[in-house]
Parts: sequence; structure tokens; C-alpha cells
Amino acid sequence: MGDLRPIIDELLEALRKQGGFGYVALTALAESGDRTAAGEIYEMAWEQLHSGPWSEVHSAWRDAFSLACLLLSNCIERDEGDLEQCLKYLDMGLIMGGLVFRAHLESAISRAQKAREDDEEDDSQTGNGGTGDESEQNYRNRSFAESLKKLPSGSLSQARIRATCLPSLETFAREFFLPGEPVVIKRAMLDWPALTKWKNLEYLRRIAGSRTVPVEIGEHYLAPGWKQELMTIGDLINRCTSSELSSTNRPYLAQHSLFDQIPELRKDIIVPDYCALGGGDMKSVNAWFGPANTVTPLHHDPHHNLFAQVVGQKYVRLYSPAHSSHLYPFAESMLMNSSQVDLDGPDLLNFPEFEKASGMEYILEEGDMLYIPPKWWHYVKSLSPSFSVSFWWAVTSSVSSDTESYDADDRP
Ligand SMILES: O=C(O)CCC(=O)C(=O)O
Repeated sequence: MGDLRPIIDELLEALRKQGGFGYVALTALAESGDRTAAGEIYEMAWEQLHSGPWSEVHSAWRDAFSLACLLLSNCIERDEGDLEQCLKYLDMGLIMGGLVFRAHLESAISRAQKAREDDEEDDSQTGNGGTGDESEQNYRNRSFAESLKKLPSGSLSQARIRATCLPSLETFAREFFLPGEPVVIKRAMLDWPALTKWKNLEYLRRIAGSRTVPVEIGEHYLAPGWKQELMTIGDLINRCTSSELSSTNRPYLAQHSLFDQIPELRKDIIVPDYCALGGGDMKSVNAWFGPANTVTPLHHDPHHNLFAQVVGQKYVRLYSPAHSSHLYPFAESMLMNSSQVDLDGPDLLNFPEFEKASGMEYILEEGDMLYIPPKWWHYVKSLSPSFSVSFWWAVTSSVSSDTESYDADDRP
């Protein structure tokens, strides 16, 4: 921890100013390897992260949380050698913590992953490796035809989104990007390793199974009872492949910056050249992984979006911004980019204008990439187990328009 000294001292100074005297008093002990002290500073920082709205949590507490995760993980590795548990704490630091210790968390994660892989190699040589074959069959066999029956009413009778095969950058710019027209680009990912690798759940388990991620549970983010849980990707895969899935317990790893967290998975994807248009200010690259029937309700985002369908099929319905008045956006500022109309059961008594909205639709297949221009309304439902990646980018300020005047990176 030698190189951390000045950073820790600076952090402790900031925490004193925030009244975090208990944390400050225990840090030296935690640094010296006292597991109880490390556990206590973890709890103190955790409490501070949950003491009010996230935007009001002081950044020093976020960094204090990361440091506690690092110190606790060191103690666990030394006392129990439980690398899964270490990874859990280190990921918590990445997900909930600040930026100051991010590089330290990342290198501790690489070390723990490497040590885990070495252990697994030993296990496989002694025949201790296991596979979840039966449940994987379950997962794959869920019928696409069954999911098609559950599409919103009026589906498969809307205009079809235009599709084209790998347009040149110039054609894409002239015909779609500049006029703001959606398009499906076929065969857009032939060179992505993800296209073959991510079908294999054992691959995902091996690369990412012990990593902790935020998962949405429930029908969709506007439905009653919807919540978020932190779980490992291994647990998520177990839940996706369980035969007991229902709308209330359906898990969805949605809009998560997985590729910042697990660089090894980033090697499986390639940022499309189209994202360079307009100055190409990449806002986020997000993963969307879940079983059949996950729903993202009708909403819009401020950025250009290239949405890559890597595994499985998804139904997409789009409405142009010109139809906003027929779609009844929520009045509350947090939800202003979401429609009150539930496409899976539209309430035409309360939202009669919805009948006037005319949408466009498409069933995205593996290897399809959908361009969604800024502010276009979109509804997305998976028709099979699915893994997608979205690339959100903004035009740089010299060419930006009012379509990008606010930031709604947080879901919804
Ligand atoms: O795939 C989904 O469920 C939703 C994707 C989406 O809303 C987006 O990429 O902006």
C-alpha cells in the first residue's frame, strides 16, 4: 500500500472535514491488516452512501468506500484465501465507489482473477470442474414462438424499420445519421468475437462468473415491485436458466457499463466506425443481458444509439419525436423521457391519443445493429435469451443541436 500513502492521507483529511472521525480513527488499523477494523470502515462508508440521494453523497465517502473494499479484500485473501469473496468486495468498490482508487481496485481484480484461473486449472486437472448442462438446455429451449404471442397488440402490423447491409460511412451519414432516420444494419458484426463466444454460457461464467453486477428484478422499471439487486454474473446466469422464471422475478442486467468493469469482455466487441460521426463523443457502452421476455418500456434517450443484437432476438418498436404528444410522457422530471402508455396493455381511456401514434418495428436477429437517433421513442422486448450492446454517443459541442441539451444517462 506504499504508493497509496499520500492519497489516503488526503482522503482522511477530506473525511475529517465531513465529520468522518470514526472512519479516520480506524483506518490505520485496517491498513495494518485488522479485519474487524476493515469491516467497520466498510460499514461506515456503506451507511454514508445510503444516507440520502446519491447525487448528494460527498465524493470523499465514495472514495472511502473504495478504500474499505480494497482493505477488506486484502484481509479476506490473507485469512481465508476466498477469492470469490475478494472479487465481490472489489467489484462493490468499482460499482459504488469513487474514482481515486479505481486503478488499484482494477489491478487487485486482475490479480484475484488470475489466481482464480490458476485454481480452476488445478481443479480441472483433478476432475473437480462442473457444468450446468440441464438448466442451460432449459434456457435455450424456451420457445421463440411463445414469446412472439406475447408481443404488444398491433405488433407485426406496423411499418417495418428500413434495413440495409453495411452502408459506407458516407451513406450512413447522408441517409440516416444527418436526417435522423432509424435503420437496421444487417451483418454489421461479422468480425466480433462476441457473436460466437457469448452464446456459450460457460464462457461467460469463466470470464465473468464471479463478478458482481447490478441486476434489475421484475417486469420492467415502471412496474410495481421492480427493484435492483447486486449479484454475481454466475448467479444471474443461474437465475436466467431457472425453470421458475416469472414476470415478478425476471432478472435483467440492463444498461450496465460491463465493459469498463470487465475489460476482457471488451475484447469481444468492436466500436462501430459509425459512432465517429459528428465528432464521436462516446457517452457509454452498455450491456443488456437477460432471459426471454425482458421489457424496456417506451422511452427516449438524448444520444445517438447503435444497438447491437449479439445473442438471441429482440422486438423493437420505435416512434418518432413528432409523435411525443400521442405518447403521454410522465410529468415528473426523473421520468420525463418515459411514456405513460404501457404498450403491453395500453389504457386508451386515459391515453386516447395513443391510437393516433404510428410506430415502426423490427425483430432484431443476431448480428443486426439498430441505429436509434436521439429522442426517438423505443420499446424493447427480448424474444429469447438475449445479450445486446448499446453504443451511445453525442456530437461534439461545435455541431451539437438542442436534441442533446440534457443528460439522461441514468435509467430510465
Ligand atoms: O434492450 C433493451 O431492453 C433496451 C435498450 C435501450 O433502451 C437502449 O439501448 O437505449
